[in-house]
Amino acid sequence: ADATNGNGNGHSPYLEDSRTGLGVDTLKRAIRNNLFYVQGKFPEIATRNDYYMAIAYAVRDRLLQRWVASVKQYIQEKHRVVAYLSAEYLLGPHLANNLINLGIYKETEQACKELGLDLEWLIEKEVEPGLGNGGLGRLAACYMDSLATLEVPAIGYGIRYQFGIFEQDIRDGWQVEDTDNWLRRGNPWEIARRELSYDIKFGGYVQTYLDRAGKLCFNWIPELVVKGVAYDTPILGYKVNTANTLRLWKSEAPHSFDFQSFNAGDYNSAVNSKIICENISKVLYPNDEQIEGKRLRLQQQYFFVSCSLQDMIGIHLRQGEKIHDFHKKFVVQLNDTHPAIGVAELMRLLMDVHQLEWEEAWDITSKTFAYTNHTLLPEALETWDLQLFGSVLPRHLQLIYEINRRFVDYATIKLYGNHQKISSLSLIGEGPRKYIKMANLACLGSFAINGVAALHSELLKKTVLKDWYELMPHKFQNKTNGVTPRRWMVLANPELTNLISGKIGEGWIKNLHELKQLEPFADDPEFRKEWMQVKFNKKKALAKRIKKRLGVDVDPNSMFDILVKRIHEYKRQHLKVLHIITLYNQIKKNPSMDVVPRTFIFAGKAAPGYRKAKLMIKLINSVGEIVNNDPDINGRIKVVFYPNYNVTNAQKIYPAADVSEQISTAGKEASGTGNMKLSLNGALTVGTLDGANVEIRECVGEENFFLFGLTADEVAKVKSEGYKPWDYYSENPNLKEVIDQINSGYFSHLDSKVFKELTDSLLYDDQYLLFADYQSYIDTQAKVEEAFKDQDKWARMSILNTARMGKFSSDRSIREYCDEIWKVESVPVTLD
Ligand code: HBZ
Repeated sequence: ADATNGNGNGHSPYLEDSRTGLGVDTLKRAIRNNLFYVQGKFPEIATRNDYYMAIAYAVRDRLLQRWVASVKQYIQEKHRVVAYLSAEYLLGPHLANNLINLGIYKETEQACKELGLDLEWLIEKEVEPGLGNGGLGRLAACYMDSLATLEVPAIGYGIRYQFGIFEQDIRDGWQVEDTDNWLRRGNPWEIARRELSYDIKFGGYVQTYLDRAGKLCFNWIPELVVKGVAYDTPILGYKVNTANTLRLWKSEAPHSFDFQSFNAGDYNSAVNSKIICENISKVLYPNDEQIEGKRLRLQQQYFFVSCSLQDMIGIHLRQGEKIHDFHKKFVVQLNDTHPAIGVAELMRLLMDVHQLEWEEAWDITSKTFAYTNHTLLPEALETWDLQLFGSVLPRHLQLIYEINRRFVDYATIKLYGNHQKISSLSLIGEGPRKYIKMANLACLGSFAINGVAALHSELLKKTVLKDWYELMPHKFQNKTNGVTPRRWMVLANPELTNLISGKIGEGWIKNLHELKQLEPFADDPEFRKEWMQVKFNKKKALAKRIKKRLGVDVDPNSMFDILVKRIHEYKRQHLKVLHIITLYNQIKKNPSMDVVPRTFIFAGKAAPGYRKAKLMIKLINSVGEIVNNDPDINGRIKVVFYPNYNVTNAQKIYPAADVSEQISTAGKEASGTGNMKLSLNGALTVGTLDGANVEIRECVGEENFFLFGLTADEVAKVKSEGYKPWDYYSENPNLKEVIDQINSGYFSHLDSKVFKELTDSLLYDDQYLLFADYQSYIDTQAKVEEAFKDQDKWARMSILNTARMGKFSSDRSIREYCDEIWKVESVPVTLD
């Protein structure tokens, strides 16, 4: 039975290999062997983690077989390669995902069973690598999955943070942070490539000299040299042989670090410089959408970008190719401006190391990079204090000055000396202190610039990148985000996956447009029943977790109304709170009123230094405490804040959602991707016309989407005319009551000061227009409630949401990047 691969995974048929075969008996043997030969353990003493490791290693062997085949083929056939540069990868747990992509989930489950193990229980144990903050990092992970699934040669480059995004706990309603020591039990999914390392320079000064031919040369004498060591994780595509590489860099002291101090007996200073080197990849900065102008952050960015570009050049030259053709071999995608220093670094490598002249170096550089922007918040555009920048990267400061000098000369002619425009386009900002504008460096150095949803890409051209658009319109594109259906459906929701595949086959997993075939089943009462049964089971499972984690009883028959994402004023979690309190007040005034029972579930982390966001978490929990325990409410509404939102928890939450809250101020959310995962899992969206909500609504149909609030244009108009929150407050008695109640200390044990900072900002200078959208939001929520009463109709709407989400696969996004920006082709990998 073990001689054939019976998993139907669509590989070309090949003989079962006794070492890396995919049959149950081979898997069993591999797990036992790993336990014994790799870990020196036997069943009598093996722990849960030992078994997890044994399975992980067994699976990794199978990945390696495909990985080696992929790398070999790329090298031999010299294919064009995508290099995705991202400071963040929010991968989520590996084991179950790899089992699904290998097509051996069932076989492994069976192998475990025969060994007396419960696979699900072992999977629960895995600590996820949280090497990202939120949407941007998770997008990079979905894109790695789709690149491999589409069989596109690609390398993901990033940082191997020793500590990822902090772990969140809630104490007395407040967020407290704990370090994320994700490597404490080892990481079976990575391979340290000790031999693959690069020296990275920092600080010091630049010597200029004339070489023998009289050419002006630059010699960067650093103050500090750090070694970057490669750690590779194979990323397997879904039911293909392609396994691409995610190469993350760890910083270390170079071999001969501070030899002098050491010899002189100054051990402290020798150890100190070791610590300084290791610090660079020590910890992920936990800020999303706000800049932290810290030296270490700039060092992190330069560190990983320089390692990556040196690595690419090495790969290119080792293939016997010429440096002049670098841009033909690699296309480098910048995931936001975090790797934008790459533009100056490639110039440095080409000129100072590979001796090219400026013109040719610039020609290659500007044909290599493409830039994705992820924000419309002007305050989130990255800048670096020029002095700080120069002290970390003195040579790059020179290069940026020269890039800028040439550019400003060009722009002056193109723009007839329109000084205001030229100064806005300049790479260097003037003010009390000079600063470097990374978005401008990215725009100038890239051949393509894209936003992440249609509305976002349009607004970029009208607002934050307007001057760039007017100067270089040909560079601008849109690439609407997508999410991988493998993790967000097959893995997170196997029950719904089976129900769908039972009707339309499995093709949709690779071609999400096929979900369209589900539409007719929306009219099938039996299917609707099964659909709602799956939803109910997922709600029950989440309710059980909530009970276990928080001790709160929630009713799986109630509507699960879900708002999960990073906590930020622009995402308006506090608007949701205003709705909850409004509802609470209605019931208090009329306790016998007929309300649809609802469970409001929040989750998300606040940047540790973002006081108002932390206050929003406290407000949610304080309101929950009152509402959940009020006998007049009698459990009809519940408020839950689920701690430590991460990929693992998201996989449990999305499938249980009835309602998806996407309530950002229009024009502020670049795209959103949680909105896609929720709708794909059959949740109905309550949303503004913001980011990808616009396109989701177009696809699912306006009758299957609860729209509210001002449009982006209206928001801009209200602001330009002077937004007066006080008018809304004084004219809307329900709103006034809610705000006064918060301020009276009703939710805070009569302490009237706790939430003052938050309510003051809403009343006096709210950039996010909560009060302007309040009534529209309340009215829309009444419609949601009405719709939920008709469960049969709700089921139809839910099915149609899923059926019409085909566009939002990351496979579609990646296909567009490949065809329209990267010009790369698929390379099917064959196994020997
Ligand atoms: O990127 C998000 C956008 O807010 C969201 O709308 C979009 O869907 C997603 C993917 O395109 N942006 C982020 O997640 N940004 C960050 O996490 C971030 C991290 C570090 C920074 C700045 C932003 O320095």
